[in-house]
Amino acid sequence: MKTIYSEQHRLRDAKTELYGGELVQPFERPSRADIILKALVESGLGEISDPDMFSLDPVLAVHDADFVAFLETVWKEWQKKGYAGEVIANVWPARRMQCRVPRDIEGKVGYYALAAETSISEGTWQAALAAKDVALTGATDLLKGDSGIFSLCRPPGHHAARDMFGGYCFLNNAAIAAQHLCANGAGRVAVLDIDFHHGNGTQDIFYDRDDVLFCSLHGDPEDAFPHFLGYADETGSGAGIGYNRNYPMAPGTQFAQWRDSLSDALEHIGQFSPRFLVVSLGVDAFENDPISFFKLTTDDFLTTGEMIGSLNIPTLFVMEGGYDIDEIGVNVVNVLTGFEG
Ligand code: OKP
Ligand code: ZN
Repeated sequence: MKTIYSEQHRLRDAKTELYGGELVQPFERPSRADIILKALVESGLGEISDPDMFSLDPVLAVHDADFVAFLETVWKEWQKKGYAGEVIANVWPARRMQCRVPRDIEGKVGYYALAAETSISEGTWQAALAAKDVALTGATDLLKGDSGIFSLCRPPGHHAARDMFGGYCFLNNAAIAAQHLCANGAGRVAVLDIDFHHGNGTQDIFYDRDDVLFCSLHGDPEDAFPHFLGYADETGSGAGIGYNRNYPMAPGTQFAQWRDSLSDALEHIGQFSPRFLVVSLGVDAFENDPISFFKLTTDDFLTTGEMIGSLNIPTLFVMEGGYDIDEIGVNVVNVLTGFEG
């Protein structure tokens, strides 16, 4: 299987993450991609290629134009205001307040942020742009007839909604790729999100559509980020009713239960019969992940890949989470190897 990868991911290198009331080194850091790339090369899974460059059009097909302009300029605006640190949200349009976009940059940050852990700094926008190129290049390869491609995106994307960033995400790489596939004549596309966290952004983007089925396996929002979306009773709206499926699971969930959810999701995807499948591939369901609570083993990721591969649908794997445990590399390789086998 071919991997699409860009060195530009390094430009996303924030110094801070707000965690437990402290500013710590971000969990979502450049070494993640290095570990994955090294494991891919050692596995001999396939060639590693650079992405092609795309315009903002496929981005604007899923994201709000003012939001995109905000991401592009926020770091400059923040510095202009004289702040010494990184961009961190500290105010929100909470219940019964006005949902208007304020003039002031600090107000704008609160308007467009869905959480405060994700700092923005120099290079963040450039890295996010490169990540969407990595995803779109993979999608283009699928359109040309490839049966499986790995887009090694960084920063991740599945928490980025139509007009919100957070959860380490800025542009929704998987949603941009899925929409690009639809727009180029694919007809139906399914998105399967196996990252430990609910793909709230992807759900938000496709919630009212019947041409994109979204299925997500994740930690119960009662107990896990993003907390305010991802319940089982969120099934879609309007024409999209029945085309959104959430599988929230409890702390300590092991593979036996997780694979039952995966089987159910795969059965629905099979019935939907999409032309393409996009997998939001996080490996933070791993038992040793530092910020998650599922108990999948390295072997379980191989089985996961086999199960996805048994659908026999051309598939784009888009990298999401998995946090700097040495095994993120082998866990990713196992999913891809299982898929190929
Ligand atoms: C991004 B992705 C832990 C708080 C976690 C942010 C998690 C973002 C995960 N106490 N906050 O889905 O892997
Ligand atoms: Zn995650």
